[in-house]
Amino acid sequence: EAERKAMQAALAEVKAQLGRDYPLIIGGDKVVTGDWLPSHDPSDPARLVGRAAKAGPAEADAALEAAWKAFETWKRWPQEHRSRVLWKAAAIMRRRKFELAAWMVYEVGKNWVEAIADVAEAIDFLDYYGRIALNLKGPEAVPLHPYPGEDNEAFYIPLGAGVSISPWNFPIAIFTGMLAGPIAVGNTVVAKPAEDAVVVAYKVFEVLEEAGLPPGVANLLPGIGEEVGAHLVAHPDTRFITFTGSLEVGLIITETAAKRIPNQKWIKRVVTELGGKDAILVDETADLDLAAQHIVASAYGFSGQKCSAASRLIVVDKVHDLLMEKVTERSEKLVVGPAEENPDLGPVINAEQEAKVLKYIEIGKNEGQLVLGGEKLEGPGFFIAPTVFTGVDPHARIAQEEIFGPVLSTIRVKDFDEGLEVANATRYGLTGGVFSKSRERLERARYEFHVGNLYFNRKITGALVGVQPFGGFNLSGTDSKAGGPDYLHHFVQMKSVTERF
Ligand code: TXE
Repeated sequence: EAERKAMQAALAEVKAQLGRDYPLIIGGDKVVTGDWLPSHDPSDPARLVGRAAKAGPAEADAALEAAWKAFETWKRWPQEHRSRVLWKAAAIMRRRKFELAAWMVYEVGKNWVEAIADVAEAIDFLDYYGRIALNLKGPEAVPLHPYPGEDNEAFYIPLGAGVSISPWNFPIAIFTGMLAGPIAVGNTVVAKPAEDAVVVAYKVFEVLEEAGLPPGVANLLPGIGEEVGAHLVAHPDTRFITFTGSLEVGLIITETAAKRIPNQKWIKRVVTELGGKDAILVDETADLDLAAQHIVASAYGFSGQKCSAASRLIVVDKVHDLLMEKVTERSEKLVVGPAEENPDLGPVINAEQEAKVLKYIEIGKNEGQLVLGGEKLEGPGFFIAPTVFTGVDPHARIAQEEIFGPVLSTIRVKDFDEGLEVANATRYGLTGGVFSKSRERLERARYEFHVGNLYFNRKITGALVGVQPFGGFNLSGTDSKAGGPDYLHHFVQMKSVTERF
């Protein structure tokens, strides 16, 4: 009840501020370019949430220069002091949690629960990375004094100035996490938020500024991915790139970063978290009510716009019809509406994404039976009803390609063994779930179900920072395990010093 009241007050306060302009932040300076990136409320596309100054190549170059300049001092800060800045930012974010969530409700159409969880995850990233940066594992693994009369030491140093390019679907959590990780250990970053999440990105920078992050350590560069994002990736002064987004763009970035260029200085380190086509497998021993409840939560949370969402449902024949009855019964009760009214499903992010989802629904009509939903809701805003297909072939397009919307493709299999095979028949490998009461089968799935984050008898969305390090195999990315104990190793390099005395 208290949360509801706080959220209502925050929404009213934020609603009064919609439509403002936000500058770039380069080297601590607020820079206005005169060219704007408008951000709209997907529940009501006529409603402008805000405009961000749009960065171009010139601003990108200036931001990288500012980042390298700031690196010279930031890398020398005692680790404890750097961590303290992150912890202060976490504390400020806690204080502004509902306000930040309210901005997210309007900018990307998350319902209240998802928006508050997104901010909570950002807070966890700041706390956690600040903490594990203090005792980055590794140097003690190197033997000291291997030879008489020699002293040997190994320690970590940061990489330098890098680029973070982030998606709109966890616009505060992932944006903050991909900033906090690198800067925790002494790097500096140029942050390029998704075009549909520029205002909340600015709000995160307000928090970092208030926490005392020195100018230039983080720089904010809203812009078009194919323009300023691509420019930053190709830039010879970019030391590392941390990217979360689609497979397509992830491959483009990986390829560009690997290209040999004139005055090449280093081999860019690239960390990517990409898409998924995540499956839940249900066998005849499963608790079908529990399974139905969690399948619906995993498939339709934030309208399925999560890389970790369940988009394939694999069911053994014996319980297929019974389970589908329960899944469709629950799905048709879901409330779809404007995010500010805290529905089960808000809108999908924009017109382009809505068209993509509707295109896949059309394709699906030739690849299986449409048993629920399948249409856009009338009126303004990009609302798509929870959609269920059954009788889908494992190699059908709606079973193989990432739709990134509220669409569940159901595949019938004869038994658990076939179910595991079908679950692994994908180019991705991000999250997966099994509902079964057979210990033997769960143990088999533990080793054979080839995904980075596997869940048994519970929903498959929601990796907790520090509890479920998050990242996937195959084309789901470089398995960076965000929120895990090794994550910071992606942004440091070890130096060994040996002295004869
Ligand atoms: O991605 P896009 P979106 C994935 C999710 C889905 C996608 C949706 O599975 O596939 O993200 O997010 C910038 N050079 N994940 O639509 O289009 C663009 O401006 C450089 C997986 O945002 O790839 C934006 O900032 N940059 C994830 C960013 O790339 C370019 C969890 C992402 O845009 C660019 C969340 C270019 N050529 C979402 N083109 C996980 N696995 O954890 C675009 N951009």
